[in-house]
Amino acid sequence: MSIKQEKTGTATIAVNMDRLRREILALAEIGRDEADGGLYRMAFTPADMEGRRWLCERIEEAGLKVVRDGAANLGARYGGLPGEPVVMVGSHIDTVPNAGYLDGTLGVLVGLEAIRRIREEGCETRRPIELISFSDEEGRFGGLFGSQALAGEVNPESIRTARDLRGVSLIEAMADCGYDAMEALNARRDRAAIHSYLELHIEQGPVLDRLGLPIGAVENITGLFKWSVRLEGIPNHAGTTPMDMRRDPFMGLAEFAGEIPRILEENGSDLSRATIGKVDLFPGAANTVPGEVVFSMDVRDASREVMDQLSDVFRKALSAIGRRRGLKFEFDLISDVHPAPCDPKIVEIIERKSIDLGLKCLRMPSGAAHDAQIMSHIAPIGMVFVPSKDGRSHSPAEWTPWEDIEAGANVILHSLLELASK
Ligand code: HGY
Ligand code: MN
Ligand code: MN
Repeated sequence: MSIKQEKTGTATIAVNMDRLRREILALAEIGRDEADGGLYRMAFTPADMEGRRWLCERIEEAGLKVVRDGAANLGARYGGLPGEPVVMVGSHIDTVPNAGYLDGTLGVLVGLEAIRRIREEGCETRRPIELISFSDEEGRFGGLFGSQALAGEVNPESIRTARDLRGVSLIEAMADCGYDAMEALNARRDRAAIHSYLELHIEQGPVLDRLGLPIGAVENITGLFKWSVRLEGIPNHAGTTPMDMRRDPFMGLAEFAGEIPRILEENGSDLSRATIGKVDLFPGAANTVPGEVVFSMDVRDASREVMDQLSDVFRKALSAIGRRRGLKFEFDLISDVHPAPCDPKIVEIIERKSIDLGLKCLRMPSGAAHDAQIMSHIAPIGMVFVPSKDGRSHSPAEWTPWEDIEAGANVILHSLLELASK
């Protein structure tokens, strides 16, 4: 089949940056808190639903049909010959609390813009191109839910037990939005139906910004595990309880937190990260020695062996502190995602398209987790990074210069054309 790229001179095809900029700024208004300027489009909240409605309107405006699945992933498909496996492009529009404008959102809007431009230029491709916006990438209910459902990695138990850090279940949150969470069991895609998956994302780190480079070609994506840890002591009066007679779980947490740098130094690598992002003390009164502390642990590394080693050492450190301080210790594994390699052939395409467009490109790892790493279980993947100003992300300070967004979007557009045509 003769691909009409020659006729349309796709070597010069480019995204419509005015439209892309308008859409980035428009979606940035949905779920934004005027007080702190952050976005609060957490999965299956009213703001997330509003963002989804907005995205469906943009898809229909582009003359495309909205495609949905049982995990509430949504997107659109364009072109290609019947029976050919699809080239998927996407990311997520759900956010962490107090988020910036671009994490996930950029990948979805750039994917939509690329498909629109391919359609507007009448480029015919051998394979269909499918946009996808995954549900709950950010992990209100654990993380990477939509991509795990598509990869066939959810089961009735994982759906039934998924809860957010305030105890709200995935089932009830999805039901409040009109979804049946168990339908996610039907979202599984046959791996033969997917040719490849491409995702543009902000780096969320300082490397490209510091080096003044516009494009990163991701070679591998870090793995992570998330725990919810509970230390239980004895609540007591802050005035009458002598310090040596306390069973204070907060002091247990404080001692553990002080141990983290040594544990990483002795058992981790230079890519290891450990974060306590949320702490709840009970009963939470100034004049009461806490009886219980519940805290989150987010631990990452590019190597599965290092992750397992850190898991073992952190668990031993917490049980030793528990024994010494007379505290009960337990933890729930909230999520565990393996590190994932990007496909060398797709990394090469991203690099070559960057060079063709006159853009410097750096091969690099991803310290953030992404839907792409789940998609790597069922298809070859590639990721394009654009710089994060001052390396900031998961914050309203998150930003990427418009010219770098345009550069990354054009690399995606040209990489998609190659993946869908050759
Ligand atoms: O946590 C992450 O790495 C991603 O932003 N969800
Ligand atoms: Mn993201
Ligand atoms: Mn994120």
